[in-house]
Amino acid sequence: MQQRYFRPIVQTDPCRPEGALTLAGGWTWFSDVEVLHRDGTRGHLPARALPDEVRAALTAHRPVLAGLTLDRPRLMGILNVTPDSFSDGGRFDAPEAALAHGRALVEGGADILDIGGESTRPGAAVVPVVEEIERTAPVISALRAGGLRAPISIDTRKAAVAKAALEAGADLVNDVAAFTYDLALAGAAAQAHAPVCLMHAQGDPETMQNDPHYDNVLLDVYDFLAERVAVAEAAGIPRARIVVDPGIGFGKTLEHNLTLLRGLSLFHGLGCAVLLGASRKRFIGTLGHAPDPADRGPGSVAVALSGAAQGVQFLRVHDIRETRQALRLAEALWGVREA
Ligand code: HH2
Repeated sequence: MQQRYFRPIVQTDPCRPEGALTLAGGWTWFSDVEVLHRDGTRGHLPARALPDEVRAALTAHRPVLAGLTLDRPRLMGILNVTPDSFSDGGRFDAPEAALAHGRALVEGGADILDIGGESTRPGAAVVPVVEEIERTAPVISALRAGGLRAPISIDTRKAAVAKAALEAGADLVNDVAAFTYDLALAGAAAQAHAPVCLMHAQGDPETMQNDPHYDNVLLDVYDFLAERVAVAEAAGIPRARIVVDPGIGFGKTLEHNLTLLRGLSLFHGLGCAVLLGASRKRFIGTLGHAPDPADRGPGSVAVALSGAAQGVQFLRVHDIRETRQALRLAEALWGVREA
């Protein structure tokens, strides 16, 4: 029999039918799942008919991660200390500007900051380790010295950069290569007991948008992440400390991105928290008629809300105030309590 993949059909309606299951101990629920196969056939199943281990993975409460409870969507504010990031490159790479923007993100409603010193935009070149450390670690130290208490994530593919960041006060390692670029990063995170975010990418930033192909993008990304979660566990990182991310825009066409966004809830089956990073990305510009990334806020908010409606625990965004406001309204309508 071919492998079956189970995608919960997620609901936010305050009226839950009897027997509905809470997704990942969070704010959404499901009573039906879509069953997917690699040959493209699809079916439906009532949630009560799920195999036990699938049901357990989909419903298990996600533990506190980097100090954050995951019973409501969490906003990750993007702080790029790079000269060349696709939407804000060069704006916050001077230390004072980075500090001010980091603080502003938290004041604006970010639950966690994601600091990156290497752009991963399509076509970007690798930054030498020493330079990436010089861009990121001092900003983290200065934010901590200034009393910032919010958790900080370091967006890097490299063990040495992550180690310096963790020593400076970072809490989470966000690796867009899911340890395929530097396997030593897994050991470094395990040793520091740091949670990690493992993201799917096809190819590296320099070449990833050159005609990406998949057999079945949703299932290929799912299988990749399942394999990388196993690698992380083998390196000593327990599943409770792993976040998975389908990597919107990383080696994906517009159609690939839409398929992943429609099917996002599948990834809860990995038994980990899920992160969505779609903010200001190219497909939002294309569909939203906004060629300038700075004009993609409204479309980015729409995509973030659709992620939250599918139970995604982390939303990585540039436009914190706007997303926080939209999320407050969505949570009120869904009946999610204020933390
Ligand atoms: N996207 C970017 C960078 N890091 N990390 C995760 N986990 N998920 C993402 O989708 C993701 C990420 C790219 O966006 P940005 O940081 O704004 O741009 P750049 O890579 O040009 O610095």
